[in-house]
Formats: sequence, C-alpha cells, structure tokens
Amino acid sequence: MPTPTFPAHFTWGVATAAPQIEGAAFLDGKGESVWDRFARVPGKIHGDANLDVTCDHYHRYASDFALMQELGVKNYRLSLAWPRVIPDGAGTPNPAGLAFYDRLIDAMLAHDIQPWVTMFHWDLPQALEDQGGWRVRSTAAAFGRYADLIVSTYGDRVKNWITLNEMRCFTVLAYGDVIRPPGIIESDQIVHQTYHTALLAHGEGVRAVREHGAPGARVGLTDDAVIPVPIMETAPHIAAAEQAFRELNYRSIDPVFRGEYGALYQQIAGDHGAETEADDFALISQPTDFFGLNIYTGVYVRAGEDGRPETLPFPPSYPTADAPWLRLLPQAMYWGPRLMQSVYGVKQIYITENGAGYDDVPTANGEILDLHRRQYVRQCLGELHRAIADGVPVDGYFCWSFMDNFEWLEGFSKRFGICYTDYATQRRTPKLSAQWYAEVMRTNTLV
Ligand code: GBH
Repeated sequence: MPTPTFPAHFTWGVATAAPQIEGAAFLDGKGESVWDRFARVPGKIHGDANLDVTCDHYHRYASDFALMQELGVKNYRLSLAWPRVIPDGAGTPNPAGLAFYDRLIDAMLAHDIQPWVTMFHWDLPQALEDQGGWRVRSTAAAFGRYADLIVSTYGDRVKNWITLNEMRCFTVLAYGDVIRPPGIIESDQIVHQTYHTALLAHGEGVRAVREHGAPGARVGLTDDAVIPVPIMETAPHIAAAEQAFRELNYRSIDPVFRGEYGALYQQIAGDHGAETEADDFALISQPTDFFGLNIYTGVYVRAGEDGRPETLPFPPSYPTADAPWLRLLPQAMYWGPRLMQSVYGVKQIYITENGAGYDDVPTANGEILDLHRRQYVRQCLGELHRAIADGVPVDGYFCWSFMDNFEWLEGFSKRFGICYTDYATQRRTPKLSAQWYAEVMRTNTLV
C-alpha cells in the first residue's frame, strides 16, 4: 500500500486550552474561574493540584511558540480565558488581560503560526456561577458580550473561531454530578436548562463573529459527540450506527443543524425539558462554517434483531490508554466524520482534538519513547485518511496536546502532550510522538 497522503492544504495543528496551560490564575487582574475555586476544595482533584501555575505558559509563550515553530506547527488551537478578559464575566474588561492576548497573538503570528481561537473551554467566571451560571439565560447574554469584545479586538488577526468546547462537559457532566464544578447535583430540568444556555451561548458566539469578524472570518462549534462504530461495516450495522448517532447525541446536534429538539429529546426529557423561547432556535441554528469534532474514543454498535441499534458493553479488559474512559478505538476517527456528513450533511469538518493520555516516564538519557501514543495517533490518522478517501469533507486535524498540562480531575498525573512538561523546571521536551508528528505535518503523509 502506498504511504497515505493527505489532501494539499490539509490543516495540521496542535491544541491546548487556557486553563490547562496558562497558570497566572490570579495575576494581572484575572478573575477567579469555577475551576480555580473548585481546585481549592480538598480531595476534588488528583493530588489536590490547582491551576495557579500549570505550564506557566503566561510567562513562557514566546519560547513555547519557538518550539512549535521548530516542530513545524503552522496552526494552533488555543482558548482565551473569559475571566482574564472580563474578571467577573459581565462587567468591566481587564486591560491587562486584553493586552496579554494581544501580545500572545502577535507572538504566534511572528512565529508563522495561525491562531484557531476557542472562546470558551470550561473556565466560567466564578462571579457568573454565583449568579446562576449555566442555569440562567443571562450567562448566554454575558457570553455574547464577551464574544463581541474578543472578536472586535482580535478579529483583525484571528480568522478561525470556535465558540465552545464540548458543551456536555461543562453542563451535563458538571451540574449532573459532583465531580466537576460547581460540584452540586441539580435536577434533570436544571441540567437540561444548562445545556440549553450553552446552545444559546454558541449562537451568541456565531452572531459575534458575523457582526464583528473580518471579511472571511469563520466560526464553528467543537463537540465531543459520542461516536458509534458499527460492529461490521455492512448495511444493517451501518444503518444502526446512523440511528445510534442521532440518539446518542440527541441534545446537541439536532438543535444546531436542524433548529429543534427532536422527538427523542421530548421523549427523554418529558416534563423536565429546558424552558425555551420562540427565537432561541434561530439563534442556535445559525449557519456555521465548519464543525469541530474532538475524537478520542467511541462505542461499538450493532443492529439488534429488530434492527434497532444496540450499544455493546466493553469487556473489562478492553484496551485503554491510561484513562479508563479512553478505550482505544481508532475507527471512531472514520465513523465520527462520516456520520456527521451522512446524518447531518455537514460540509466541512475539523478534528479539533485527538490524542491519548499516558503516564510517560523519561528514559535514563531523558528521551520520552511514547510508542503507545504514537501508535494510537497513527492508527487514528489512518482511519481519518480512509474517511477522506471515501469523500468525507475533513479539512484538518489538531493533536491534543502540544504539551502535558493540567488534566482537569486528574491534575498533572495524566499526560496528553506530544511534548513532555517537567513541572519542576518547566522544561519542555519533544517526545518521540512529536518528532514523528513533525514529519507527518512536514510531508503531509502518514510516515
Ligand atoms: C477533552 O475532552 C478536553 O477538551 C480536554 O480539555 C482534555 O484535556 C482532553 O479531553 C483529555 O482528557 O468521567 O467517564 O464521564 C475529551 C472528552 C469527555 C473525556 C468527558 C472524558 C469524562 C469521562 N471528555 N469524559 S467520564
């Protein structure tokens, strides 16, 4: 088989998020985020780690961009911290915070790196949480004003915008469980409401880019859709996977692409569904330019005897990365984009995250031979190439992550970087996977 070659102009990049790398959590006027607060509660985060310093990227961005440039990174997906820009989320902007992102974006461009900016990657200003957080519509309105500000300020240099990262993670998995901030379990109705507010915020983000973006500015949503992988690639199982795809993502993709909560939402939510207003779905379903998929894993699905999709449980010893949820299933990288195309007719897709978390340990001579990560990412890219060859419109791929960073509940115990972060010295060392990925980006082939 010839070495798989990606289309000319395929976008290769790396990804991070502000709360996971910046540190400087309370410097230069930055407001407290819900994660800054939550990390202070003993026992919530592995090793009681916090976000105060993380990778100290706030002070080290110049050398980080120099390293990216050395590796040949041309596209960088980052997020801006809402509480750095507007400390209480809704009031007066913070000039020092705005100036920081000004310097950051200029430095990126000086290193020939294009910014792909996520407006929100989970770090809600604590002051907004105290006023109801994602439970209340006013948070979507505040997000809209924040989006207006950042698009007006940086839109001359930022051409690609992502409104929100993974709505499920800061709504359903946050207000429906105690393990993520705010750490309070809410009723089903409120959980549905938090998701609805997130959808409204997405709509506000799209509106902001249309109103204030430079000509040619583009915007999309990044979702962590649950991806069904048919147990066999035969017609009945593929049909079951298509049906499962709709059902597993009943809360997210229908409103964005069809402008409605479908029948399944009504069926599942019953009387506990979100309270909606007449114009909500026009805002939520404004046309976007691309769809971002974060793909790490999937679920196996087959057609049951009645043809209905059946999601198969994983046997206990099914292989995973060093995170129990990250079951190694590279075909998700084929089926995720393909189902977005076949079920929702999406015309342009970017993989905005993919990678694997392992407990990397440097060898005696300081190398990090992360053969497991390299292997998984290579398999995933093979599946992505197969999707493109089948006509699925995938135009780019961002590896998660540029460097090891604050891995949420896992603190610093799980490493997802292709560069190793030594937290004691803040030294970054490209792992074997980074050396390999650099060659993939350079040659546009799956070397
Ligand atoms: C991404 O989410 C995040 O965008 C990124 O910030 C993070 O660093 C990266 O993953 C690696 O974790 O507790 O069993 O319900 C990936 C999707 C969804 C995976 C939530 C973990 C929780 C599993 N994540 N999921 S569980």
